[in-house]
Amino acid sequence: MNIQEIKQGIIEGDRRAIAKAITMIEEGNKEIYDLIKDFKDYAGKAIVVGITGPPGVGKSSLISKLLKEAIERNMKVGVLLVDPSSPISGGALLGNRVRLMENITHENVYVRSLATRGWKGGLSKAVDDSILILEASGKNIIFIETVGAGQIETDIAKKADVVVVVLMPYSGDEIQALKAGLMEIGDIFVINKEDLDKVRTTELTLRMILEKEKGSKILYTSAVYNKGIKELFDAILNTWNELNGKGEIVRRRMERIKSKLINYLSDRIDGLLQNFLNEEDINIENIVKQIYNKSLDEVEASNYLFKKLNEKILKELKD
Ligand SMILES: Nc1nc2c(ncn2[C@@H]2O[C@H](COP(=O)(O)OP(=O)(O)OP(=O)(O)O)[C@@H](O)[C@H]2O)c(=O)[nH]1
Ligand SMILES: [Mg+2]
Repeated sequence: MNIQEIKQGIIEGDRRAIAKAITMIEEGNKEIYDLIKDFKDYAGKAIVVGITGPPGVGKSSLISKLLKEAIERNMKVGVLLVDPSSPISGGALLGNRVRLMENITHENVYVRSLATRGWKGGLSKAVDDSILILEASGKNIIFIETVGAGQIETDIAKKADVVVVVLMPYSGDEIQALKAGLMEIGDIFVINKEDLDKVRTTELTLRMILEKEKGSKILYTSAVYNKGIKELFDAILNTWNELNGKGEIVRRRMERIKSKLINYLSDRIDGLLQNFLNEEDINIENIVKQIYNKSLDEVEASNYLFKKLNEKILKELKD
């Protein structure tokens, strides 16, 4: 498939074309920019839903059931499974997880794992670009699954219009110990596996933690017993509408564009820095040695290097 065929295929909702484009995104293939430029009118067409939470709480199981719900409502759905914690094995592992999900072969559904190697903003950008590809392919709703463990995950969850934090019946202490970051980003809190014990304790603890933000919704589901799924789907759509009414969706989407731009700049600067450090006349090893031997002052050396770097950037801009 050439880039024109991929583009046409995506617009027609062809799986192979979507897959090819997302693989190009993962690989950092620059040709993808041709697509991204042409697709800019599709940006913002879909409701983007972040599904996050600790490992094993049932995020994928819930998404499987939400897919069925979306199909019944005649919606077109995209799913991205993102796992930043395992950039190398990630692809394969997540690939296996995709196959374990239900309802993924329906023509209105496209499920895909996403992994990238390389620069730090890579995954973040890959998620943005993949969202756009899915929007161009006509998806109305896109779920992004991330494990809610650290900063990168929280950042990725923030790409969503609506964030659903999934928990399961823990004892109070375990909930207290959950990353505060996770608590802050949730618009909807789901206690999945309600078929297990301790649900009420979980709710009480959760309410205590959420005291400040009284608006947060708490729902109960059981992905295994198919309970609370319709309610969750409705809550997602209602929350989106409420946030949109307050101008919050626009604000979040602009935030997404801003962080994408900043990521881009930071990546370019990183590249410049790497090239600079590899230049022979800089000889950073020698400078290190001199600082270690106390024959060179650290502050002076830093200033010298920064000045040199500036000169290099100016020179590159002229060329
Ligand atoms: N009892 C019960 N088990 C559930 C429920 N939902 C999911 N599980 C089980 O919990 C386990 C983990 O489910 P996943 O859907 O893979 O959870 P996840 O949050 O996507 O896991 P990671 O992606 O690894 O973080 C599986 O064995 C599921 O069958 C539920 O509602 N009740
Ligand atoms: Mg999962």
